[in-house]
Amino acid sequence: MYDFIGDIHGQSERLEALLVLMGYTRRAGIYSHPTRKAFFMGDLIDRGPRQVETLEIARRMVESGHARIVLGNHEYNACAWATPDPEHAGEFLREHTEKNRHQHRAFLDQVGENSALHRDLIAWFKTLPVYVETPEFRAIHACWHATLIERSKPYLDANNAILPESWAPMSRKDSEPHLIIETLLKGTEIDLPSGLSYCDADGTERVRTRTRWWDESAKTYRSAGMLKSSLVHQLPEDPIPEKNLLVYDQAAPLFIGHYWQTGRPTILNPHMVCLDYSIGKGTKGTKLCAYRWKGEKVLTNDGFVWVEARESEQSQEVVGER
Ligand SMILES: [Mn+2]
Repeated sequence: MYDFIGDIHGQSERLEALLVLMGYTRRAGIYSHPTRKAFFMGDLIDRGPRQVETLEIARRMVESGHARIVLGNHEYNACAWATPDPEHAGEFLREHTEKNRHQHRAFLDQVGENSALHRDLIAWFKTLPVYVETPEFRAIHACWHATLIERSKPYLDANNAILPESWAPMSRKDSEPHLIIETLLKGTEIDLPSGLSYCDADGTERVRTRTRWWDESAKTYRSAGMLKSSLVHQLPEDPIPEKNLLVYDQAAPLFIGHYWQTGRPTILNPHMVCLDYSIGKGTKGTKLCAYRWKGEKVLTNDGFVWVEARESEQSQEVVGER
């Protein structure tokens, strides 16, 4: 059975504390548990102070069979950053803009941009599955969108890792593969009713919003939209058309990360758990969280364990993508 572990963002010292708390021990450099396995929800990198150590711990566990893992949007972005654009000489699949470099700077500084270690890590990231589905459970970094998971299959290999030839198509904005990977790794978005828009925190006008797709009671644009409370009044109280609402089929419990939760860890609903309790910020009150799954079909708050952030290990402040 698995211990699902939320987004770590380079907080290796906290990861080791959480593993020890759960009864994992380190032998010959590899953490293991006599009866359990870890499951990393992605986003091991960016922001935090010890990204290389985090990757060493997780990768050794995965490669020795003591853990599994899914790809996070930060590993995906790291790959796109490091992959030359086959159609535009000198460019990369993720643009090397100042903003993108800033978001990724702690990682590039710690691994050494273009080092042998950097290349080796990118090659490993490219082998990680976008999602894991078994009869007993499902795991994905951000959004279990059943329709888009079905449509992702031509772009993925037998292990659900992105095929080498799919990386370039996935980075072309407004394409089907781009919509698929953005939704699965970063969350689903809906269009506002035609003619309506809002201003985001940067003052940019937007006609789409990310949604709290797991909350089936959130049926209006205002209740489902993921905007800061000071901005949310801009969204209409109209109902979202039924066809645009995601409905989870509840066929198996679902584990996700990505959405920065706060406070005491709590299930999203009896079929879904989000493990990201914002250790990526590293500030007081944030946590690295796990759910110790025993195979139950109905998830409960008793499944959570966590360690609190240590303020001496604060992360790099980054505005932008989570
Ligand atoms: Mn994420």
